[in-house]
Formats: sequence, C-alpha cells, structure tokens
Amino acid sequence: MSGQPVRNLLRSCVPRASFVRKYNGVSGVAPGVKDKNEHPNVLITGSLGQLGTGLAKVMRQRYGRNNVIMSDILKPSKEILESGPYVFADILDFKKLQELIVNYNIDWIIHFSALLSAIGENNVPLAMRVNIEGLHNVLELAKQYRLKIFVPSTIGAFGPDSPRDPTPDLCIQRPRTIYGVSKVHAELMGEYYYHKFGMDFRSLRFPGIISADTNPGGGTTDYAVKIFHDALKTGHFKCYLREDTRLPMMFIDDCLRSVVEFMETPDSKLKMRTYNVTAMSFTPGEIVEEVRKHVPELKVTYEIDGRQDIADTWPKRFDDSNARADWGWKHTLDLPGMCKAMFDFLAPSEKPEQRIKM
Ligand code: AKB
Repeated sequence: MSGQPVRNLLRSCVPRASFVRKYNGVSGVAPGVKDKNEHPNVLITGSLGQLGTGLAKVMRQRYGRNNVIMSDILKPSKEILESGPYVFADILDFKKLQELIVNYNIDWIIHFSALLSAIGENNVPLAMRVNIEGLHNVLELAKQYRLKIFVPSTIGAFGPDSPRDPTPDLCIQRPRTIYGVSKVHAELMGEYYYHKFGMDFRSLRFPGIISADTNPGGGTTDYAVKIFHDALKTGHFKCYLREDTRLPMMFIDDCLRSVVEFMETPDSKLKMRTYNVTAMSFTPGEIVEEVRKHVPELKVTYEIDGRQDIADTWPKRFDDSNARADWGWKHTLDLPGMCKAMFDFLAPSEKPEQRIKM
C-alpha cells in the first residue's frame, strides 16, 4: 500500500515505550536475526490480500523492514519484492510454514489467508481447506513455537439469530455462510488454545473494510469500495445490495492501526481474546449521498444478487464498547471523512466536477 492513507496511519501509530527499542530494519541485518530486546519478527500469511500489504508497510515502519515477512501463494509485484522479505507459503503446507518460522525466527503470526464470504459460498470445499485446515496449521505452529498469533474475525461470524442492532461481543453466533462458520471456529479454537496451552491468541471482528489501493476480493461489503472506482471510471455505480442495507464499516487505516494497537496491548489489559471493532455504519443509499458530494453526476442502479441474502443476516451496527474500554480502541474516520480520504487518494488533484471519467 502506498500514498496518503498509509502516511496518515504511520503518523498516528505513535510507538509505545515497550517498542521504542533498537531499530535494525535497514541496517543490513539478515532477516530474522535479532537480539532479545529488539522488535518482534512477524510472519504475515495471505499478505497480498486487502489487509496484508498495508499492514506489512505499517509494521515494517515500526519493527524494521527485515523483521516483517510477507507470504502468499501469488506472484508479487516488483514494488512488493523491493519493499522487504516476501516468500511463497501455502497455508496448507505445514512443513513449509515450520521452515519459515524457524528460518526467520518468527515471534508473531498475522494470519490473513482466508476466502471471504461471497467467494466462500461459491467454493465451499476450498473455503473449508483454507479457512479451517489452514487455521489448524497456524494454531499448531503458534503452540509449538510459542508465538503470538492474530487471526481476524468478522461481522460475518454472526447470523440471523444474533441481535443485529447493535451486535455485542458475546451473543448467539449461528452464521449461515461457510466463511462465518470458519471464523466462529477460529475464535473458539484460538480461545481454546489460549485456555488450554496459554497461547497468546488475539482476534478482532472486523466490519467491511474500505481500502484505496488494495481490493477486498470476494466479500459482501465490497460494494463500499467498488462505488469509488465506478464513480471515477464510468460515473455509474451498479450496486448489488438494496439501498437500505445497513452494515458496519471501517477505513483501512483505522483497521490496520487497530491490529497494531491490539497486538501491542499488554496481556493484563485484555479481558477477552476476541473483540468487535468498528467505525461507522451506513447503507448504500447513505454512501451514495456522500459520494455525490464529490461526484455530483453519479448515476446509481440497484441490481440485487445473492450477496443480499448474506448481508440480511449480518449485524447492522456493531457494539465495540469493550474494545474501547479495555484497550483504548478509537476510530478516526466516519463516513464523510472516509469518502474524502478515498477521493484524496484515488483522484488527489481533481475538483469534484472534474471527477467523472466518461
Ligand atoms: C466480507 O464481506 O466477506 C468481508 C467481511 C465483512 O468479513 N468484508
């Protein structure tokens, strides 16, 4: 990830005392080689997805370029290859992961590999392998090598029987997608390993994440990213959710900062291992109104598809008061702020009336 949003995030992540330690990032130190008092060595799985590239950038600024290892099964861009260590790793290959953890002397795993909600419904066997078997591999490795592990969860871990407005941390969870089921499984397995083996498992339930230069790929909340690209490319936004479908959302910078702050929170402050986090909640109708302040001529049509059924079972608003109280979670951008940040990034030099590219 590059550009304005991440620059803001880097500024807003003020190092805490325990992490103001010797920085060895660009000093020629071999990847993974560090002294006891230095920053953690971090392995990010699925790092070429929506969150991984940005998080690697933020963590490399904080912990050192060579201390954050990006991994995925995809061929990376030149920019990624030049930004720091990148390795091939299939989440289903236990031995390969073991090798990486040993060779890079890994302390933390950030486990992003997963199929999202809509794409998971189209390929349930693959979603079960990646989201469930993949999780088993990283949990077992975190246990064996005593690693701290972060696994994102989601609003999709709730279902039609959960209270939906707002949805608290602890309530009935009966999701209706394989993605949601696999995330409840991850929450429960992680908490089990925490209680049984003392493993430092941490998870945040994210809402829809809106990012400027990485695409979500296969989610139900992706319309809230697509609207910006449609507005700027064609001036015509085709929305696959109904105009009044309310879902919780968050801008990428807030999301990445939440991971860093949560991982750096001393264990003694955490009352739970899995917390809801959110920033705002809006409907397609409401984001259209806000986007039209930047692209006044935006045309909108609603062409509802199967993702509506998923959205109809998800929280409308998320209650993240425990995260705010226990470890100081605070979002910075609301709907107008997020839209401005997106346009500032995607079309920085243009005035609103110049933004439609027909
Ligand atoms: C999805 O829509 O599947 C994801 C999510 C909310 O977890 N963005």
